[in-house]
Amino acid sequence: MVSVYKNIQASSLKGEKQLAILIDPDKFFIENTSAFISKVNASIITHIFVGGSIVEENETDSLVNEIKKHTKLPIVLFPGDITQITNKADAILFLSLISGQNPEYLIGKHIEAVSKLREMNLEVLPTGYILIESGKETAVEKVTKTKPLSRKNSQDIVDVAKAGELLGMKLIYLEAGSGAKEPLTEEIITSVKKELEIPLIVGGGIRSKIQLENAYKAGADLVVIGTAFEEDESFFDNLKR
Ligand code: 1GP
Repeated sequence: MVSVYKNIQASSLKGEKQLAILIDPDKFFIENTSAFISKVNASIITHIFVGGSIVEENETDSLVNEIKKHTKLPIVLFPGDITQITNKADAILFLSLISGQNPEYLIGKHIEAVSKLREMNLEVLPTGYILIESGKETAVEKVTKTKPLSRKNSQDIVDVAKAGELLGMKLIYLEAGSGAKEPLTEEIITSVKKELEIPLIVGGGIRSKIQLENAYKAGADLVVIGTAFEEDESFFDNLKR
């Protein structure tokens, strides 16, 4: 497979928008994989992200294995924990939670992950992960014991994102949190995108085609949607190829 990163980067440079579906192994019935992934294959989705905040050991491995049987789309781990790392995926978002100041999530978990990654063939995508407040406490906040950045000060968000790029991260992920009431504003996305040379991922609270298009127009290169598909599979009908 062509490098997952090179693909994202090339699409970003050409202005071709990409869409990832986020599948949380904890909320997904593995028996439904074939039917569900056939809908993914018939849609404009370009990537399958797999991960969640709380997932039982080996659940991710079995699910990725099953998904792989039904699609050629790249499968990218979006792990909440190192137990979710599996060789069966194509790549892993190696997330550093740069919106917070908890060393465990800036570098600690990463050191623990090395013994696993060393043995594996996974493409590692260094990603600056930026949590932005959504009006309610998210799972990421609880698990990582960090506070999200305020929506009110977009310059702060821009500075954090730029610091991530200057540290050598290859992607920036702006996260409103899974199931956020409102997606990130276009103003926040646009101001971050203007300063970055690396591709921008945006996710959290996107539930309609219009919100998706707004995120793209504002500058998102790759959008991540999870809850909208979990709540209602008819969302696929809006996204047919
Ligand atoms: C969560 O950004 C992703 O980490 C997707 O969010 O579930 O709200 O689509 P939703």
